[in-house]
Amino acid sequence: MKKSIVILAALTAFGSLQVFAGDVSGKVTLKGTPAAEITLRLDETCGKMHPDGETTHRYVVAKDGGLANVLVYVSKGLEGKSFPVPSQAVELDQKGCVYTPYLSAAMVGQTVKIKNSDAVMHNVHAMPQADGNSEFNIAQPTQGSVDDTTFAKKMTKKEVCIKLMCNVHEWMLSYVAVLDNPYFAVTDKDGNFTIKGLPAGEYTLTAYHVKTHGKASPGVTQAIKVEGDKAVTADFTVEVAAPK
Ligand SMILES: [Cu+2]
Repeated sequence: MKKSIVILAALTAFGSLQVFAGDVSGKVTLKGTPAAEITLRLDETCGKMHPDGETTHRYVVAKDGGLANVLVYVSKGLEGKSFPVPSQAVELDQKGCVYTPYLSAAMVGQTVKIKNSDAVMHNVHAMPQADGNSEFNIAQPTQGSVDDTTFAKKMTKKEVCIKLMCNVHEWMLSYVAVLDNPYFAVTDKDGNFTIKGLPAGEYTLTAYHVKTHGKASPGVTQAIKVEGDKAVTADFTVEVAAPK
């Protein structure tokens, strides 16, 4: 209790942060039938880790249509404001010659911890497009290799989403969104998300799926209003064109 009073007092004194904040949650549902996943052409070493084979996981869809791996973030309404960088690290692992998770998100400056859990050499090649973000390519030759500084150092600007790949194993791909505020989430295996503690106000939320959206189609948007500390629901539908 005492601790929360101190935090509340600190936030109020800070001025730029509002005391009232609500959680925003919802579900992203896929409409339409995406192209079939592709079987990965694993090499011999990585193939042993997947005796039944492995495919891409571009569209991870639950039975009821819930779509996983969708980035949901506040794309308008927080301009000019600054926020503390979340203290927890975003973790990206290379395990079984695939990246886990497929999509993650971090705020500018947040630690992204990249590790190699395999007894196989991987390298992490990040290919950003935004001005202010720099390409990097680091080798992680041994099991247990960890790098928790390079990503945050190289990515200093908002970018949805940065592609990472392994040049040793060309099927290894991962995407990391870098955002200029801490109000974002990635949908879980059922398509659900929660963005915690968004200050009261009016915003635009964007839902972005890496294989559906891009420069020409920057995501599905929705206006929301957070009043007091009331929870807000925001559901989205992501539509894929019928395969030709
Ligand atoms: Cu690799």
